[in-house]
Amino acid sequence: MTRKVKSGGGWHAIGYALRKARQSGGWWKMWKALRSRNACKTCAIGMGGQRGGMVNELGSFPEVCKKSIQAMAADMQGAIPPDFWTTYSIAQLRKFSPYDLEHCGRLTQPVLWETGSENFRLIEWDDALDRISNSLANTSPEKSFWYFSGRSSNEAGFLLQLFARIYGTNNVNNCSYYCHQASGVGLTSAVGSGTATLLLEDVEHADLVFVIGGNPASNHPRLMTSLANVRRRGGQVIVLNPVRETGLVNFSIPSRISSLLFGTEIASQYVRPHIGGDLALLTGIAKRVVEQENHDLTFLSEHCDGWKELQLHLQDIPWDEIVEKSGVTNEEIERMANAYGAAKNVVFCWTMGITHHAHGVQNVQAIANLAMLRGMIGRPNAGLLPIRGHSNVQGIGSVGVTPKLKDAILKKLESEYQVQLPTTPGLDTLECIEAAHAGKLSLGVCLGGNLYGSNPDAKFAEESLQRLDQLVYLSTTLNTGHVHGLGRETIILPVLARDEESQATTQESMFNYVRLSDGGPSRLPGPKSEVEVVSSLAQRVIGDQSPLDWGRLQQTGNIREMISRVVPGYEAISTIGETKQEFQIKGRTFHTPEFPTPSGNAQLHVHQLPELKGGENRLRLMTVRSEGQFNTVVYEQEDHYRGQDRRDVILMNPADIERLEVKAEQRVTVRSDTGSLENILVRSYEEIREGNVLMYYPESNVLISRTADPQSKTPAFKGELVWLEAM
Ligand SMILES: Nc1nc2c(c(=O)[nH]1)N[C@H]1C(S)=C(S)[C@@H](COP(=O)(O)OP(=O)(O)OC[C@H]3O[C@@H](n4cnc5c(=O)[nH]c(N)nc54)[C@H](O)[C@@H]3O)O[C@H]1N2
Ligand SMILES: Nc1nc2c(c(=O)[nH]1)N[C@H]1C(S)=C(S)[C@@H](COP(=O)(O)OP(=O)(O)OC[C@H]3O[C@@H](n4cnc5c(=O)[nH]c(N)nc54)[C@H](O)[C@@H]3O)O[C@H]1N2
Ligand SMILES: [Mo]
Repeated sequence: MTRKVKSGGGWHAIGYALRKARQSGGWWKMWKALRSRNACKTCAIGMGGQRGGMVNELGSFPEVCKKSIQAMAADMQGAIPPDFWTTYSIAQLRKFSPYDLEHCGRLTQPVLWETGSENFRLIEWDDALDRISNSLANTSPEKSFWYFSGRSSNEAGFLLQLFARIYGTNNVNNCSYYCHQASGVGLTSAVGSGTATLLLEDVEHADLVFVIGGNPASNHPRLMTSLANVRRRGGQVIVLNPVRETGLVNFSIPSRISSLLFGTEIASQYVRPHIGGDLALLTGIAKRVVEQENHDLTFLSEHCDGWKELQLHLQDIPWDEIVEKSGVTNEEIERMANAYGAAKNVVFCWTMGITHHAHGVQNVQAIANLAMLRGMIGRPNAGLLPIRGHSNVQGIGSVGVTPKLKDAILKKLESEYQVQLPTTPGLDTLECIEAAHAGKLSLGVCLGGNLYGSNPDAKFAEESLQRLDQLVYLSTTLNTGHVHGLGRETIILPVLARDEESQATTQESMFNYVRLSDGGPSRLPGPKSEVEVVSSLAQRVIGDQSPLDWGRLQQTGNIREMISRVVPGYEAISTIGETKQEFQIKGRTFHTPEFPTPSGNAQLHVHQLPELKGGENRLRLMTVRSEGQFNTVVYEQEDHYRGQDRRDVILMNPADIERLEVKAEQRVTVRSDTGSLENILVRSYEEIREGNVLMYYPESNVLISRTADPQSKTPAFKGELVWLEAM
């Protein structure tokens, strides 16, 4: 084990940045890359694009995190040498760790693997595009699927979904189905719009912020400045998390000397519910606020629907049930309700601890209920904030990368461009994996990401992808999907990262700003821009039949022109290439209590509390990120914040270790109804609530079932039941 740090961020982050910069060709080169005017490659907090990189949406500088440096360093690597593909067989590459694969270098030439061969082999671009277009031409469109990660630009996302639909399928989806989909669905049901209801500026005026089911110290470090500011102004931060996460207790903001030296206390109250206990807990806080008569009756009756039902429900639900199902005491709930009752401007933010459950949408609705109770939506300085994952996952969704295209977009495309689009419902991400397993799909196209690595039930996902006749990846670097998620014929096309494209592209931040990334010189010869690849493929497959000029659509400016005509809220994108003027999408920030729901009111929801799973020898498992990874890409084996030197561990409360008669540092097999992992090291970790255990994603995906939230289709990555067997 390594020593657990006492504070997040700080010298460790700075030292790491300097080391990484040196390895990538020097500090100056890294500095220039980070300061270039391109949206940051990691999370979706957004940069003040107008003023270059490392500036936040309020102009604060320098704003940078370890992850953005890692992502940049990965893109600044040299090319994978041509003899790599003959040196390493698929069997050998399968033994590579995610770290090894990422560090093989940049993909610069298309490669092909066919069933029966031992290696990938290099092929020419023309050959690759011919093979893909021939397969597409000979496949029934309904037998294809198109998966998008959230790293690509709005232009590439829009163009590829358009191609897929004109080709004839709505099997178009993105990583959001494994991420914040429950937030989008829950928010839309509550306020009529699926994204943050506020701006970063509002967070800066809050006197209370709830941080629910997330670890921003590690995953959204730039948000920590705002949380530290809340405390500095005398406000409060309440954290709800089954794990006491170091960086949420104390964080050293690297750009502030006093914080760097002494650290800044973040949580004023740290509450540890059981995994899956949030719905009960949020309901409990709501019940107590109403008992204390601290709710805003005027707001509830004038601007919300469903108050009577919620009021009765809160009255009826017994306290015993709330305490038992949340795992939180009456005293703690009382303290939170008091703080909430006394605060003037309250922001609720959340991430995967809320969405990765079979009741993810209900969790989000319960957060919205709580905000509405005291009129914390529909006015400045307060509101709801789902902290987004990938840097452009929100934009990808906005411009149409969803199975069912919004009616408004569909109608405009058909009327303005005379295209015929399918009206079938289309499959979401998990449905595609299941359909492939059942032999109903034969061709897949993945724009970035790691579909294999991000899936629950990893064995099933591997089998699904293996049943495809052709699988195409557009990628920058190698990952586990490229070697485990193989179709009968697999082609990897190397693409440019956004800061090396010759043309500018756009991205959308989680506060609903659309910004231009300048692009820049390509670092290596070989990779093509995503837009160029997509338009060449479309030209080959449907060039003759579709009324669109795919050659013209190689220009990102022409794609933006099209987006501006068909995507509501994106009108201003048509001139952004010339003006470079960022804009905020209208109708998403609610500073007045008017909501785009059918009645114009915000909607309250009533929920039955789910049973708390587990008990006896069954433990509730959360699968989470370490400090040293970005999703399926593992940069470092250590999890510095949780004091772990390796990833093949299960973190358990000492009381569970004793109760289950295992020993710390003992090797065990961890089993679930879906799969098992052998040789896992038991680690004693008192920061985690008893009855709950923690393992690292993506390795733990063999244990996760395909149970998903019926409303959002998001898998319950945080709700699995596991048990241990001695080895
Ligand atoms: N460094 C880094 N940054 C990232 C990423 C990365 O991999 N690495 N990934 C990006 C992406 S795509 C995303 S979606 C975000 C993810 O950001 P997070 O959601 O912060 O990431 P997770 O590691 O999934 O962490 C979930 C947190 O929820 C807690 N938790 C687990 N189960 C529950 C529960 O039932 N209730 C509550 N209240 N809490 C629970 C865990 O203890 C943990 O602190 O980060 C983005 N930023
Ligand atoms: N058990 C468990 N499973 C989970 C989660 C969990 O918490 N627990 N989290 C879920 C979440 S929140 C998410 S978002 C998904 C992640 O799902 P994905 O988004 O599918 O996966 P990533 O690991 O982010 O994909 C990384 C790859 O993207 C490629 N890439 C990077 N930059 C670019 C680019 O500019 N263009 C292109 N074309 N490719 C690029 C690189 O090849 C890199 O290897 O995983 C989900 N799965
Ligand atoms: Mo995510």
